[in-house]
Amino acid sequence: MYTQSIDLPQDPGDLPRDPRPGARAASTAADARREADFEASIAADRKIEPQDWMPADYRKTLVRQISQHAHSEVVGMLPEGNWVTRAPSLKRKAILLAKVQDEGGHGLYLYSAAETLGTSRAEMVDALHAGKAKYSSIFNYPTRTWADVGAIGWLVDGAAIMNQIPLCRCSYGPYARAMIRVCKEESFHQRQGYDIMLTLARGTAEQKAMAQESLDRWWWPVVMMFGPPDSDSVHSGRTMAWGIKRVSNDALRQKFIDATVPQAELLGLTIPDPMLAWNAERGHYDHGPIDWDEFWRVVNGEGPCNRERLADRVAAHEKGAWVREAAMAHARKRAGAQSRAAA
Ligand code: BYC
Repeated sequence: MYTQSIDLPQDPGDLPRDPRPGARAASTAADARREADFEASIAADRKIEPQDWMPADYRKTLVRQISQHAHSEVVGMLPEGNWVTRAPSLKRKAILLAKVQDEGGHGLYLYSAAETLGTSRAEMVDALHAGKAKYSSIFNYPTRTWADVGAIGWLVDGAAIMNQIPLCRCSYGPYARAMIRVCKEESFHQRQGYDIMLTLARGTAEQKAMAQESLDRWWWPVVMMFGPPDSDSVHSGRTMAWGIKRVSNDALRQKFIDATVPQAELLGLTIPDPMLAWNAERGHYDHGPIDWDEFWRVVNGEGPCNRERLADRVAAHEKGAWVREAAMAHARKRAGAQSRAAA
């Protein structure tokens, strides 16, 4: 969409070089100047915009992170969408429908933000469907009970907000601006999830048990959502130096745990970690070991629902082909009518 309207400056590294010695020296000096301007913008916390020069690696890492984020939002519609027809009341159904629709909208803002970097939405979607692009590990777990819809809102959206608030200050303008709106909607999603959990926790013994069983299944996968430990995070060094990522995986994970423990206490539910304990010296909760083998299995395609999620996305895309074709035909017709009227 946006790629059609943006004439992106080429990376000087991609341009054919003038072989004459004077020209080569001039182009090296221009490269150095552009690089210095970029670094100065990052150091001064100024936003980088689509028309600005940026290093090829900065562009590549943004396309990677923003497209993965967009895919997560869109694949993230599936586990909850599974409950739209089975929500326990009309009110819950309307709320869930609106929430799932919001997630689709987040995907669209994010694909648009990534397109400003010169990669088309079709390319990104193809990479997802070919199994080449990642999306968040969390959406490869099944939603077995209604309480899972509550747990996703409370915990998954809660974790997403924790991760995304710092992204509102990301150095790349279009991503930062998309995040501001996404975070506002996510905070509503988090509260609706907590409201479902509160209703179940204050309901019958059976409902409370359903909420506890859901928390038992979702806790560790949510804790893993923040990504590998800082010591194994391959991208953090570069992305933090570039002001894309502002807070490390482990620091966000700790922040999430510290915020969530009192919420679980208020619900009267038990977080399934026997080693969870307040550490007064650190001013944080200590937690038990995380099963990183499980995390990598899920990331690498061997989670409980990876195949199902991808197959569902591919099928939805194929079934929607006629809608895309009709929209394009309509756009062509309108453009033709407008140019005839202007002539
Ligand atoms: N799942 O070097 P690292 C939502 C990958 S949507 C899968 O630490 P980075 C919602 C990582 O990509 C939530 N893969 O990476 C929607 C990398 O692999 P590649 C999505 C993961 O980028 C609907 C490798 O592991 N949020 O909330 O510095 C309903 C090494 O990791 C995961 C975003 O996408 C994972 N959990 O940090 C409800 C936020 N973690 O790319 C809710 C934007 C890591 O080299 N993204 N990997 O093949 C980020 O903030 C960062 O990209 C991450 C990872 C913190 C996720």
